[in-house]
Amino acid sequence: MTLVAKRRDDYRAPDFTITDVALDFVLAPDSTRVTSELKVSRQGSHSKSLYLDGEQLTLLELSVDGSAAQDYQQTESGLTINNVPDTFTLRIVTEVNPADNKALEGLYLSNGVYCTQCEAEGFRRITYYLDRPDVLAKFTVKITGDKASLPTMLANGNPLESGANDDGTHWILWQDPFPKPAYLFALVAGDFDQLTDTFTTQSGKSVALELYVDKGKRSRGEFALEALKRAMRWDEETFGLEYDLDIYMIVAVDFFNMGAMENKGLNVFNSKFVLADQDSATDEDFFNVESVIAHEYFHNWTGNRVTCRDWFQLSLKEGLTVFRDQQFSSDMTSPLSNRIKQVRVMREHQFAEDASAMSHPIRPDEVIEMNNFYTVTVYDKGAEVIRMMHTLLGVDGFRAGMDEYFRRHDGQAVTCDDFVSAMQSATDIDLGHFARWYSQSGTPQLALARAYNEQTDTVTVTITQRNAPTADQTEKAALFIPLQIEFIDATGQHVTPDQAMYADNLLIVDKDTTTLTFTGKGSAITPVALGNFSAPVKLTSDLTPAEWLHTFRFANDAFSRWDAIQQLYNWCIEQYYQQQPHAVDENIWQGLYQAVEASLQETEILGECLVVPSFETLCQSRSNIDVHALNTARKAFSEALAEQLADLLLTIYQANQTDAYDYQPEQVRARRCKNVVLGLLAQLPECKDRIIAQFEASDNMTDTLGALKAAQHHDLVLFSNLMNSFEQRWHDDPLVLDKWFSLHATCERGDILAQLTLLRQHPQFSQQNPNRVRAVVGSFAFYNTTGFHADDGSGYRFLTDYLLELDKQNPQVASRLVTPLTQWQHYSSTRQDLMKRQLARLLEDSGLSKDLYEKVSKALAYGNDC
Ligand code: B3K
Ligand code: ZN
Repeated sequence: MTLVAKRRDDYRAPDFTITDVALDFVLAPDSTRVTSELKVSRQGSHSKSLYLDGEQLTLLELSVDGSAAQDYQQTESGLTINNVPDTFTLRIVTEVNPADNKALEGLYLSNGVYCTQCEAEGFRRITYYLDRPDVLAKFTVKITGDKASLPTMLANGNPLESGANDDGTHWILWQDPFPKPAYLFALVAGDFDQLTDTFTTQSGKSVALELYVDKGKRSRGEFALEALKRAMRWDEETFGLEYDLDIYMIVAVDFFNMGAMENKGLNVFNSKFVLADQDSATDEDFFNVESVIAHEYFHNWTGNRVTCRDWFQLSLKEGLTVFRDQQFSSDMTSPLSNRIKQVRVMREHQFAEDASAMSHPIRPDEVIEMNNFYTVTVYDKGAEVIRMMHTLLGVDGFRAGMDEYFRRHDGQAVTCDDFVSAMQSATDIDLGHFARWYSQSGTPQLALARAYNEQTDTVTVTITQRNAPTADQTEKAALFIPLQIEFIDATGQHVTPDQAMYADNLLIVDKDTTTLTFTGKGSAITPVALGNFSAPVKLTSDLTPAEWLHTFRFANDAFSRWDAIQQLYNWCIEQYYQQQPHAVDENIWQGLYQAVEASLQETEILGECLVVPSFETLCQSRSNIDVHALNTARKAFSEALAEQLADLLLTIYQANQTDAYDYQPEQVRARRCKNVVLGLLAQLPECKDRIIAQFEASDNMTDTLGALKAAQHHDLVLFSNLMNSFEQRWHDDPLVLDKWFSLHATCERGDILAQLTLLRQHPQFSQQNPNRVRAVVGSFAFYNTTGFHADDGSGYRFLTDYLLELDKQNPQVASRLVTPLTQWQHYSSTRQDLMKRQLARLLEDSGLSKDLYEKVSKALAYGNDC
């Protein structure tokens, strides 16, 4: 199979545009009829035919200005209509089969609910259309459906009229006054419980808020509705952005490929990111609900009012909207734990992507399947790039740039360059060099080294920047990197360099080498670099373990204090990995003990500092990895840490017991700290009773899950017992049971493949439900280190067998799950061969989806040609 990639450079403005769309849906499970009336007009002077995208559609009628079209050709991917007038009305009648749609793209029916997902290119599975984001039209939508089973029928915008027919059906007409690209179209029909509220905007407009959830789940929707109001208020206060329609609807559905979708006025959500109460949801779930609700709401301006010109510009809306939701979450909860969470995603996942065959700039240049580019690079690194602009411009400058962006581009489909140019107008610094972050892929590596000249009493700090070639680009250039940095002397006092920096504690690293000097300040200067993770880079330095502890003690930046402990852990684990655990000597253990002892009152940083870096994070600073040796080293260090700190850990565990559950920051921090500590203590033999006690006394899902995770690391019999009792309680609640599925799938045990087979036979498992598949197969492939990386390759084979099946139904989900197999580059060569053998099996499948084909073929080609 050879599939042609689309290239960013090949962008051409559309030959035709559509200004008005009238859609008429008559819903039926296997034969939904879609009538579309389009006002089409030629753009510019040319005589080309009109080409419309369309896939998996049955064409029933086609007419131009009322006369049946004669001169047209149909292919598997579209429709060409020849000799059309300059402006005309096109009427298209098609039929689709929602019940048969297991890919969950376009219009699909699952669990009795009709639902659409159009981004990126799903609208073409509903009707023939100019399915590209730079064609903006006003939509009206009529829906007709069975009144008894589909009492609720929703589309974008405002409801205009509705009525009943004699045949047991009813209909409703919706109108969206804002021109929009087809990817923002949505339709939902089903039978839901509804929550309602109102929000009064800063200018005094009243907006109806409506949240639709599965029958019986009403009370689990209340938190999401409150979160929505907080997000609406925050966007007014922070960016002056107000909601524009009279009604804002959110529907929670059980079958959804991703987290949620920002369709204009009608967000569709994976129920996982809406439903939450203390019994069924963890603190993390509550956090995620608030953050995803906010993210989709923020898209109303950054994505919908100003949208993307083409899909290569995806980060224009996603990077910016992620940054906005991060700022919101940080304001609602706490800056430090948020920043750590974001950095973990970068270090665990984005750095891995950048080092793999799928490496791409935040604005990709070449794409085969757009759905493959909703990545941690476009989203999370994209947000880091926006954050760097925020750092460079400052809060007010950034706000001025955003205001200018909306002033220039409201109602338009634009590019990342347009965004940078609006930001440029608000700053004196030239963003020309900075903009290279949009076009260059890969993780820059900064190395920091010191030299002391005794004669002049000068310390020279040299920072070198290296941008190694990536799978997609061989040529690299230095980037413009804002590096937050502070310097501490031997007594813990802060010192400043001889040279002026960009701002207090902010150094611009924009060349291969940057140097600073310190004269007359002694030889012992500890640089604390990458404060607040001010740029998405990897940093190595010549700091000693004692200096990491010194940094923890004296640095001003809280993130740097946390990071210092992480770097120290990384160093210690390396000693275990190199078979020299004694290098982690008494001084280090004592230093760590004192650091923890001194921080007993600082619950938040303490909880985060006691988390040992994940296996995935450890992989990002190593190559040619012996998986089992590294995993064992990590565990051995973690166990030693628990032993060394045992009495302090018990004190922390006791001190952080919380009262009756409430989702509020202080309690969240205490529970986090307590459960991290329980996870460490679980490695010690005497912890069993404590785990059982917590499990039995728990009045909330956070503590219950904390106990289950601890049991997973403690002993298999205890784990099985607690898991059985959990299953009895939650067996008819699939969303909660996903946690149970996932805990089983991540359990490191010899018979894991047999366990996975059992899980797949569980009555609540369904291959058609992405949440279930991610809970079982995703958890295994991403997080079960010993099982997935079994030496005989059985873990890789299991994933491959599964993907060969899943790909036939749901290519998007299959393509996400193949990721761990494509990231073979970290490991030793025998392991690489085992992984590539399975990738090759996938590629042999002649019916492989575009989605898998793109990732698998790249993963196999990587390394062969360089
Ligand atoms: N824009 C959607 C993601 C669409 C993914 C298409 N495969 C959700 C979001 O980022 O808000
Ligand atoms: Zn988004």
